[in-house]
Amino acid sequence: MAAERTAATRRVVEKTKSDERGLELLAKMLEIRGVEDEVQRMFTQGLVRGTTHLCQGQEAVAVGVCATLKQGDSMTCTYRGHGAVLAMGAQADAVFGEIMGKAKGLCGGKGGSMHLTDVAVGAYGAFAIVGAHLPITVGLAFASRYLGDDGVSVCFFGDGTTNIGAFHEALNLASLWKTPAIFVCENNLYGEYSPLRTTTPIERLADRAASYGMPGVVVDGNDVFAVIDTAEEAVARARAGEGPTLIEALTYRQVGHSRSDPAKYRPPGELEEWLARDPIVLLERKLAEDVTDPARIAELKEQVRQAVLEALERAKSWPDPELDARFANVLA
Ligand SMILES: Cc1ncc(C[n+]2csc(CCOP(=O)(O)OP(=O)(O)O)c2C)c(N)n1
Ligand SMILES: [Mg+2]
Repeated sequence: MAAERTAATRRVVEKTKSDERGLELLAKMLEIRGVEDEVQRMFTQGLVRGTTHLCQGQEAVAVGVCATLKQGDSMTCTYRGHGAVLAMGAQADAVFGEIMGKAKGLCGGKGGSMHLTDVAVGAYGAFAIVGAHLPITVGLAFASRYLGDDGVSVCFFGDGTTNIGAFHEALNLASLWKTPAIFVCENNLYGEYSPLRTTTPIERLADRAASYGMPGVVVDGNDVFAVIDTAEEAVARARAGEGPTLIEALTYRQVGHSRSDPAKYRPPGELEEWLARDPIVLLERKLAEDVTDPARIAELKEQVRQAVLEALERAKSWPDPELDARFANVLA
């Protein structure tokens, strides 16, 4: 009887724990979606000049992978990196502030949308040059191994990036030196306006791992729990000194490549198919099926929406950098 009661208590505790975990993941994905929608609006309202690259539809990859990391791990990402930086724990107001060029932005307003960096949370840079950050990730991972600090280094990049020299050089060296690196390819089917099949002779990008003697794993990038399982294995391998892993996360960018791209090149029906597999909808459905009270999901959505809007208003109210500060750390 006592054993039964203990088992029942354990089930309740586990259920609550998984409920809380699921809601935490959902909150982070909703925050990223909310920030991206607001950034889109800021650019169309002319509050920010230049361009931006948004990640609506890809939130489960960033959130799932970063959920497996701990303090002291590092992450690099691309110009489509707002989600990854938020998933590492950067504050939404500092992200908005950076995009608007404010002094209290993540990089003092000098980096903008494509260069969100927050070393305090392990976000070691967003890079606009395709492939540039893969060798940097190898360096970060090597540093962890050299210093024996148990850290791993994650690198997010796109499908198109697997055709660039730096990808091959980085994977080669990362594997040769058994660095604790995790290469996460977000296969969203397009590199700018080109469908993957018109630029790449193979369909499964994870196959490229074989050339470098590391595991290549394919995962449903819209299923946050699948992403977590896959990333956990790669992280464990890396921490155990067994070397890097290439993860190919299958996902879709629901918006154009950049601000000015209406994405007319997509075949009819493709967007709709992927919207039906929106990572946030999938997670909400799963939580509702499993354990969570639907009212809690609705409440959470409203809380996150309010928090994003408040972060935006805060960032808007911040001052621009002082004149002197604009020339500090500028090498020209
Ligand atoms: C070295 C280099 N070449 C070309 C570009 C122009 N460019 C910017 S994004 C991009 C496509 C990259 O596609 P992918 O790796 O699939 O990433 P996604 O944008 O889909 O996230 C290209 C070619 C660049 N920024 N850097
Ligand atoms: Mg792509």
